[in-house]
Amino acid sequence: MSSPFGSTRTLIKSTHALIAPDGHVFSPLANWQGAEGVVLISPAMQGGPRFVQYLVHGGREARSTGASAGVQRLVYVLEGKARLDGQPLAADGFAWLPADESYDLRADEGARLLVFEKRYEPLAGVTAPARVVGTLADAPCDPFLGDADAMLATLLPVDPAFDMAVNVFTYQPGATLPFVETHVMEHGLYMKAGQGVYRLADDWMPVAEGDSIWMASYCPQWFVAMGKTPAAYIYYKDIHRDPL
Ligand code: UGY
Ligand code: MN
Repeated sequence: MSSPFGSTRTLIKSTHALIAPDGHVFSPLANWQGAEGVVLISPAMQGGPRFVQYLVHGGREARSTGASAGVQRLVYVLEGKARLDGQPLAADGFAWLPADESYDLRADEGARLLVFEKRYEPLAGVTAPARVVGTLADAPCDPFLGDADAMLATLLPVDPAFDMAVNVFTYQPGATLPFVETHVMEHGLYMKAGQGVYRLADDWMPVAEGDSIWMASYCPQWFVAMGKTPAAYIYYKDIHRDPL
């Protein structure tokens, strides 16, 4: 989806944002060496997201040994190969890395990683989870509210020890979110494939592969997949913690 000169589909509001790839500006990334990337969503945005979503472009020296103190990380390989403590992570592989753990994470030349980071909120009496490594193909995947044309894969265990979830939604053309959702959880989303129309509050926005979306808590949201191929997006949400 190319934009005419001087225009963009990018829209930033206090309740939601669409970040189209035509506006990406690469820069060095905190807690990474030898990598460039784009911070797509962060608390610096108006509306104040409570997490960070960014892209990492790999290179010969692209490496990280951990996030900032107290911050958990989910790394998803969009393209190419990463290595975690020497073990390969191929495309559609992922790793959830607990806060305050150090490791040797590398992104090979040509790799593209999507990363979500959130300050971990411990739950009294509950042990923080250990590292999770997996692949999209092996993740539990079920029809969303009974619709086999809208399949929802959950990458992390549904367990109160986790205070974030990351899921992958795959829609056949014409499939939709069944109703306009409005909820306390916020979302960070990256379009992995296909296209469709996202309703965000009172904006109906055409979206396609490579787009990122932020939805604040209580942003009314709805999606319809359009075109001739399935649409898929990966998204973050905060869960399992008292909003007070
Ligand atoms: O998990 C969710 O809230 C999901 N159904 N939202 C979304 O896809 N916008
Ligand atoms: Mn939702």
